[in-house]
Amino acid sequence: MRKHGTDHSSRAAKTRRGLSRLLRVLACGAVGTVASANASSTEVPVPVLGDRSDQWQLVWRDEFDGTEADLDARWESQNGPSGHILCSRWRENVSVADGMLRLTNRKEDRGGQNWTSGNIWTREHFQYGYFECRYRYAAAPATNNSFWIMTRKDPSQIKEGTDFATARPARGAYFEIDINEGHYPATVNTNIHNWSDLIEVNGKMRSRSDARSYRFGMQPDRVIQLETPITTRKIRFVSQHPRHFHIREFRAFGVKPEGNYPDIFEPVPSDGPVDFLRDPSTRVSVSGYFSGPLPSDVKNDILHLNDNNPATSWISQAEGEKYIEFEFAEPRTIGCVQFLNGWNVGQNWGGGVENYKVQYHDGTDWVEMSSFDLKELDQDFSRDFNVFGLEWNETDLIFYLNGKEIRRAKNEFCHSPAPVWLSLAIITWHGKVTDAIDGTFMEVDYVRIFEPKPE
Ligand SMILES: [Ca+2]
Ligand SMILES: [Ca+2]
Repeated sequence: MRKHGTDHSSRAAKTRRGLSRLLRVLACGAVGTVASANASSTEVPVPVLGDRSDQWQLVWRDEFDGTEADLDARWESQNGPSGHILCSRWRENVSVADGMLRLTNRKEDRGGQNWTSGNIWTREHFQYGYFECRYRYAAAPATNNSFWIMTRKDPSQIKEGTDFATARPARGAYFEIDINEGHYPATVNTNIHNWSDLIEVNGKMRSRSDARSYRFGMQPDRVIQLETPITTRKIRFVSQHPRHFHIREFRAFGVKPEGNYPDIFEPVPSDGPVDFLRDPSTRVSVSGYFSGPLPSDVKNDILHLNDNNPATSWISQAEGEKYIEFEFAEPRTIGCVQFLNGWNVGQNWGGGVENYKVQYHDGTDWVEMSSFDLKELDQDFSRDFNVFGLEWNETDLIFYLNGKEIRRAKNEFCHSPAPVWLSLAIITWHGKVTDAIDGTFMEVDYVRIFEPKPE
């Protein structure tokens, strides 16, 4: 398991020393200046970083309080289809008004696809700093609400005789850092992709990637649908829930490119995908069993974890750490993990697990796939704005939600200038695509970029 240190002050000071000489903001093309700020915003903002906010100074901002022409001066727009998502994306789906940028989903045939949306990126390129965006999500499942940084491979700069797909910048690799690929209602997905050292997964060349998903809000059904599949021999569920709880079904499926995994509230149909956890060669172990009295018609059995019957459950012990571990006889490539927890009371569900982590074993360590903590209850990221942040420096990538660190990773290859992207997409890897998506929008209040203040 990855552990985070606790001594924030000394770590921050060390990071800043390493950073101060290295930040570069490169003006690419004639548009924009490094320290430009909208004239109408007289107050110079500080980042949402609590007591660390005074360590940074603003270098670039867009508050989206200008005109459409101002937008075009600083941002480029995709105008065309995209193979990996269900929408083509156009300038017409992007608008500014009343200090807000909107990327809007529309159900319309264009560019050979059945939906349209918006996708823009800065004309300027940036390297290192603290990147922050305040926005809210389109209010529908199957939408991807993204604030991210990605290098653009310039064909004119690729050395002759090198393969475009595996080309490299001067240092590190071509990369993508997804500060957040937000999913309605309240999931934050972070990802770090390497676009130089591609690997083959199921016959397709994919980037090496390192994804973490954070889900806020309480619900009985938990679906962890992976944009990039993982291959592993072991997965586990770990919880510090203060009481006993029920897990009614736990499933792990291979990759379904259409994203149409079975409904966890229902048994998997006989022609459905293979659940690796139901394979007789899969070994299952649990932390314990509830020892208190149970109604006469309720049985507590480890086999209930995947008997394809959501009505039956394994009931954990009441005390201490709870876990379920699945070990496969051979490595499995997993595209989706899902589980059902709690119990049904009329139309409502109760007894939900207040916190958990789902992890896979990479051969050396347990690596987190998804986590949840009840303390963040009642979250709707399409109703409320949230601030998503990334500190990107020579050695680390540190992800923030409203100034709170949610993830820290080593920066192994992100060492070249890149634009900042704002993208909305309609996708197959988060819930069902329905007409409810038509007219929904991702709304962005601002993008701000900071560098460390000189010592
Ligand atoms: Ca069951
Ligand atoms: Ca604004």
